[in-house]
Amino acid sequence: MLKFPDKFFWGSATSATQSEGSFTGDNKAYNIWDYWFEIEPYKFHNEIGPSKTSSIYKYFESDVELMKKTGHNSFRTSISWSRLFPTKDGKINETAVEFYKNYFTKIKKEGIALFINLYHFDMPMYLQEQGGFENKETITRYKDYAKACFEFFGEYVDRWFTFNEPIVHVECGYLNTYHYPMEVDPKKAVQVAFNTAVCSAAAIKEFRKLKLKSKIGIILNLTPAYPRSSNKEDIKAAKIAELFANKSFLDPAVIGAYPKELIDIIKKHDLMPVYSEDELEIIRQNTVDFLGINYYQPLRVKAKECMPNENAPFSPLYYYDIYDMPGKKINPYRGWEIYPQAIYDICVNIRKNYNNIEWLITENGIGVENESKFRKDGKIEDDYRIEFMKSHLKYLHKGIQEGTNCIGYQVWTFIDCWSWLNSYKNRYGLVELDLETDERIIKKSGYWFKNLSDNNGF
Ligand code: BGP
Repeated sequence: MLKFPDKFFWGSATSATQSEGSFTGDNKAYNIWDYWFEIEPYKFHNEIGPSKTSSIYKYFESDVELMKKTGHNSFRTSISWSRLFPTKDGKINETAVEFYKNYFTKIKKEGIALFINLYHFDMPMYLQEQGGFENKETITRYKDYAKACFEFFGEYVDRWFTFNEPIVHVECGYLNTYHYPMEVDPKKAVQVAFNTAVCSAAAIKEFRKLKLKSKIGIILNLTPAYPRSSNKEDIKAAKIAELFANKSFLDPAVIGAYPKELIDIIKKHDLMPVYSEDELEIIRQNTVDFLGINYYQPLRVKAKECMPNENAPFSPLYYYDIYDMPGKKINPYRGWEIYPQAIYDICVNIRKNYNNIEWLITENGIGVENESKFRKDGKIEDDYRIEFMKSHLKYLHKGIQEGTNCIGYQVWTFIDCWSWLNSYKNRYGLVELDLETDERIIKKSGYWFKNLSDNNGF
């Protein structure tokens, strides 16, 4: 049996936009997803938008009971900025405050540790209209929002996060057109990335002033970059990929500074953001207490086969090509490689290169289409999900044995959730959601997870 350390956090993660929904009288404003769905619904799988969720807003009392039944001793979600501050003038939405207080009280009453993230891809539309994270004014707004969250909800929250996967809103919003505003503008992408790092550090600064007992961190999706071969050009390509994909947020968050090699590349391409010495100082002084790490897939790269087009908008792919490794194990529904060993490599990386900082897995999971075909006697028998978790946990356990300071494992996700452009295409939950009736049915993996948590291992 593989036993995990005492007081290990077991649970799941979701986000506000993906689980809450919108209801008459909730006074929530549009965020970029509500707006985008309104103007281009056909982009979303089966044209289901962000108002159709598991509606934890309505069902949190019974959903928290379900958390217990599926072995949660911890749970991560986010606060919706556009719900808490629905208008430009910064006036607080009392209905939202009441909702979050009731929701969080219930979680705490059941003895579940509460992890709250402040930003999960969901910019309020009134701020996006003014440039979102590209605009320095948003840093002040984000700092005020963070402060309000710490003040209103500080007594309930065990661990805070400033951002979930900040590289995603940079890449998807400003390079790859997967998120609104769907721009392809590398200069803006770098500015958004830098301003986001300042936001995170500025929130940490506010947090420290309040002297709360909780801790604060950031959630990063680490995709270790592996070279195709030991050829020196492949290795060089992987090092550069690592700079963009991982170190770009990991280094400022944990070490308080950017890697010099990354700055050199940004300068070479004339992409330096507008910044001040004060901002660099805020980043230097306000590093995280701990890390949340989301892991789904590795990044396999090789040396470029063709010269990059000098006139094309810059992308990190200027320096490497994606390597489609023959024989890799893949989740066909999502197209993501399954490579559990990378979790061990993350353990080693954090231990050796990031002061063995405290961390936990804040997302890991497998999204599968048409899961109802696995239903037996009314319950989805998702053995593939159990296998997925086991194979990753084995490598996590090995990393912990060797001294990495990992304190928990949270899966993506609790109840099947709405998932951005993919909407409900792939289901990730420990609990099935019936989209017609809102009924929740625990999957086989949910029962397995309960045993895992009860036994603190498997
Ligand atoms: C992570 C996000 C989650 C969730 C998950 C699954 O990157 O933090 O919000 O969506 O990925 O990805 P997807 O829903 O795109 O399959």
